[in-house]
Amino acid sequence: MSKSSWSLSDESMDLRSYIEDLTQGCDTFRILVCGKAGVGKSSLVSEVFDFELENDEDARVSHFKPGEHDINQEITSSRNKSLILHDSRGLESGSTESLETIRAFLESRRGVPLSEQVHVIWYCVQIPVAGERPFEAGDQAFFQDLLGKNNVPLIVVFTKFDKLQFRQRQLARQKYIDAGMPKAEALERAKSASLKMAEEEFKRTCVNVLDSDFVSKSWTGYCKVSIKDTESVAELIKLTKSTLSGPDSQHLNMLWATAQKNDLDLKVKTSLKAGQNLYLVGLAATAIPLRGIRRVTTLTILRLIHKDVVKIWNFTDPDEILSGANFRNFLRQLFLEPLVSPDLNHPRSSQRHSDQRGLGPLTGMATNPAHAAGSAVQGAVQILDEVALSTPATARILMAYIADLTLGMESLFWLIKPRPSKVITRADVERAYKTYFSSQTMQYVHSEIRDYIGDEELWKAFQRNQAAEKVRKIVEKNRFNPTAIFQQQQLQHA
Ligand SMILES: Nc1nc2c(ncn2[C@@H]2O[C@H](COP(=O)(O)OP(=O)(O)OP(=O)(O)O)[C@@H](O)[C@H]2O)c(=O)[nH]1
Ligand SMILES: [Mg+2]
Repeated sequence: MSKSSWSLSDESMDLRSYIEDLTQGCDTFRILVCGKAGVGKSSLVSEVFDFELENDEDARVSHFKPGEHDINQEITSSRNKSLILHDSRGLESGSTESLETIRAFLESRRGVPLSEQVHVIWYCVQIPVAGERPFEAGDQAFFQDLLGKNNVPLIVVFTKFDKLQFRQRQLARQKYIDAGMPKAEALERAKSASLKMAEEEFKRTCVNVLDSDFVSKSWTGYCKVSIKDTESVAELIKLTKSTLSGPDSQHLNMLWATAQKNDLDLKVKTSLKAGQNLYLVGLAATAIPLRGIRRVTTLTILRLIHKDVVKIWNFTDPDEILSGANFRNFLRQLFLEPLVSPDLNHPRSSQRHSDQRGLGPLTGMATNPAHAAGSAVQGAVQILDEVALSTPATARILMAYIADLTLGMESLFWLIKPRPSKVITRADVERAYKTYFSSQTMQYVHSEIRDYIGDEELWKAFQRNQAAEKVRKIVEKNRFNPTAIFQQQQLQHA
């Protein structure tokens, strides 16, 4: 059975999640980051993957001896288990010998299983600000040597663009002052003029050289970044994603979406895609009873959706709060119980957002699991385990679950974003989800789902198949960014 389409595992004849199925044999993204000392490799890796190296006690380099730099070493971090890093740190400035090390390493990773292959190379080059050369003879030989041999996407990442901007601003300011302009005005003028100047200078000193015959075309793409410029980092993430082509493209795209911890849109899109796939799996399984496997219930599909979405968001969750039963119960109680009742005479009945009756805190549940499931929830859970997936009520439930889980993750992302430590706690999860629960966004999402899925007569087979696509549209329209709310709360606490 093709890997890209959902399938049953042969051994257990049991349902596998979309991601488990897609990423069989290789569930970690492997990146090689190279470049001279100090160009900003570690800073970039930390920004994109929340992968602290030098200062992180958890960062673990197998067989690492202080002072020894070996490109072969797999660097892993407990903060992000979906990435393996190879770092060329310590390599001498573009020397032929250093680049030979990279070349040999890449050679050794050719023709090996996908899990051993390098999936992408970031070749970091610091943008010159004062006439230095971005590429030296060693770099030139390296690119030349890779020509025709390398099938790993190689992205040239020009770093520290902000330094060039700053330099250009200084130059412009001086020019205006020399021309007799008052200092304050000169600075203002320089600020706006320097943006364009920096772009032009970047093109002249970097892009044109890379595009020239001096550098062989063994690279796949290039971009410029500045660690504090979120947009530039997002560009690098998009560019990297776009280079993951070939027969393993879908597989690698999933690993990439999971490993990176910076591009929120990619997380949302990928979550919806996983949800969509599992929803369709559920419908298909209902339509054609699969012999030999246990009944596919709504609950089974919900569990798989949950597993995949948690995996994609890849939060630093050492206590596994997000995959635990307490959290799943918490979500059911918060979002699903109101949707189980097909009470369409009161289509807005799911919007009791101020009425949090019976809702135990997630923190409480952890210590008192008995508290987790009230009788209403028990009832709901039982219904979920009995009803077919094709009824309007279950379609509503699945759509809402995909939307709520994803948007709650978005809320959690914003909550922890300003923090140096990204380790999440039960209190964080509870706060993030309750903030989403009390939001306009959730009201809109639920009311759109209710509007879309009316009673049985209106709920035609056609709509049934379109529902997964519909949930994507609803979420994309109602994205949830509670930054303002969290900032407000932080101010109040201070
Ligand atoms: N202005 C500016 N400074 C940066 C940027 N990225 C990194 N730096 C700084 O550059 C210095 C070196 O950064 P690292 O990330 O340690 O560089 P590295 O390439 O990992 O260096 P080695 O591990 O020694 O090979 C640090 O002081 C960073 O703060 C950037 O985009 N702009
Ligand atoms: Mg470093």
